[in-house]
Amino acid sequence: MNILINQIGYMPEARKVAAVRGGLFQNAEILNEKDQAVLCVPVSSEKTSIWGDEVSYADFSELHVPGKYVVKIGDERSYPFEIAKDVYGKCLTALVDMFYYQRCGCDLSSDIGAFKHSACHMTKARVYGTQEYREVSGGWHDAGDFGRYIVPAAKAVCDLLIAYEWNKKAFEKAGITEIIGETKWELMWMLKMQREDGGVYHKATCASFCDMIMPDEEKEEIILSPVSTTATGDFAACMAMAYRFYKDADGAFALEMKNAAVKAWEFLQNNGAILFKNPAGITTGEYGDDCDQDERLWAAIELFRLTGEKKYEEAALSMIGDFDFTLAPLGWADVSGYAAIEGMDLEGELGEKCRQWVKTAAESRYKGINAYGIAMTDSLPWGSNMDVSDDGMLFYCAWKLTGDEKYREAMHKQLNYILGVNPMGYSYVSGFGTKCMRYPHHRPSIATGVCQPGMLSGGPASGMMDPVAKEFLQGKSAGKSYIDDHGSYSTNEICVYWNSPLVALMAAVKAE
Ligand code: G3I
Ligand code: 9MR
Ligand code: ZN
Repeated sequence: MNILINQIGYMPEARKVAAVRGGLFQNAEILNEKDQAVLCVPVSSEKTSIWGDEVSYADFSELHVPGKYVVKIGDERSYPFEIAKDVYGKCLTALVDMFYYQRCGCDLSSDIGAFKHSACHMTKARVYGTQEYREVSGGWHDAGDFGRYIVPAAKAVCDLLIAYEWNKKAFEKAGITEIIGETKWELMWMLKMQREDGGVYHKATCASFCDMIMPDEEKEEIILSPVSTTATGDFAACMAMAYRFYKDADGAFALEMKNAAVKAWEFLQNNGAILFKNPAGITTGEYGDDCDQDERLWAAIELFRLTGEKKYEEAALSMIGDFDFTLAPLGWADVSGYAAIEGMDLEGELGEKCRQWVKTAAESRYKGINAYGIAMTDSLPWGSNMDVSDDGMLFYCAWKLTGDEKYREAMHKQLNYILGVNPMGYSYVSGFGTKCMRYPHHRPSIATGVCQPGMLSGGPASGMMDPVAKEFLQGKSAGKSYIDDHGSYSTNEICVYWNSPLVALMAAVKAE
């Protein structure tokens, strides 16, 4: 396929640009469902080289009329797409429903189709290196595996809450899972992961990854890996942030989270960096990190927002100067971007610094945007579609802050890339788009042979970090280092914290 479009489609007023590769073309026609040409636009004559492609563009933004279309250039036709006001409604619902399907310790037998299973991982977990047991059922399975990890959980919860806060109206349609209810499921589990002294266990997993079985078939002992200050900092930030979403309707729960956040902060004050490494015998996801300053800063800013207490403001101000403002990552490892975007509305010096940070970082990402619309070219990390979606969130913040339309357009480009304007010609979301991801590294998908809609693939990763990637992706450019194969966990796994920024990005576009 050489005519690359967003395979779901576009909102009527959105910018609509097909990326075109291959020969030299004069014109592109847009055909309606009856195969009638409704518009003819030029294909740009200059081409940009990227990832082995020569890319030009056909801009058909002037087409606003709702309907189903294809782009035709020479003898080739694009995949079909739609123009409609609520073009993303179904996909957004599916992206949110994914969290429900990822639930652990919940009987999903009646209402969810192929991924049904009885309540899983219900046995008490043993604290690593002891004979002490704790009840830590609940939460979401992280990804294609069934581990439950605090660090990525905090990112996923915050993205969903932010998505909801930024654009409530994107979620108004009946049928959309109630975000606040779903995040509560995860938050309740996170609360169980806090130790009496405020420290938070890094993860609850078996010792190693299981076979490609359903969650209720994994019966190995569950082990609580040691407390880390990255998990504790993320926990403090996430709980402090979540407070404001529950305080009116669910006051007791909100208060419990506030107290837990303060306790986690105290633990951070009493302890230097405790950085996590998988202890002997544990081989599940590590979520290791070589720095906990970003987690501490994020926690300080959230606790200041929540309590207004000077000590948190002072702590944040004493740390913020050490950060590089050209970067505001919303990742699981570096969470400093959450400090920046959550501090944006504060008054005084701290708020001013955070606004400066968001602007500087967004501008530096913006400058890196390539011919396919994303801000990474030379190499793509494991889970690159998360970085693309995270950039979409950052551009949204910069647009809201500055009013500069270029950031809004950049935000749209991130979504269009995920849904088809990429060198693979894939929609990376299962069930949406003609050529969409179908074979994720996801145990329930593999065990049942069914790929439910609404899961975002990690996407191209240039490091060839699994056996399938090593076998099939040698010599590919970064943007093409992707294979839709059950075995390629470094390019085609699915994850709660990859879906979550896409929820925020799609909701932001949908609410326009
Ligand atoms: O820390 C280095 C950094 O210094 C260097 O500049 C960079 C260059 O590539 O690499 C950095 O390390 C990477 C690390 O992520 C942090 O970004 C590793 O190469 C990379 O392999 C690692 O990938 C992580 C992967 O687990 C393996 O640990 C992914 O981000 C992470 O999303 C993924 O998470 C897994 C869980 O472990 C288990 N559950 C599924 C989940 C998704 O695949
Ligand atoms: O299935 C595991 C996946 O969820 C992880 O992201 C990935 C990297 O940590 O590891 C996968 O498990 C593989 C393991 O690392 C090596 N043996 C084969 C496992 C399944 O493919
Ligand atoms: Zn489970």
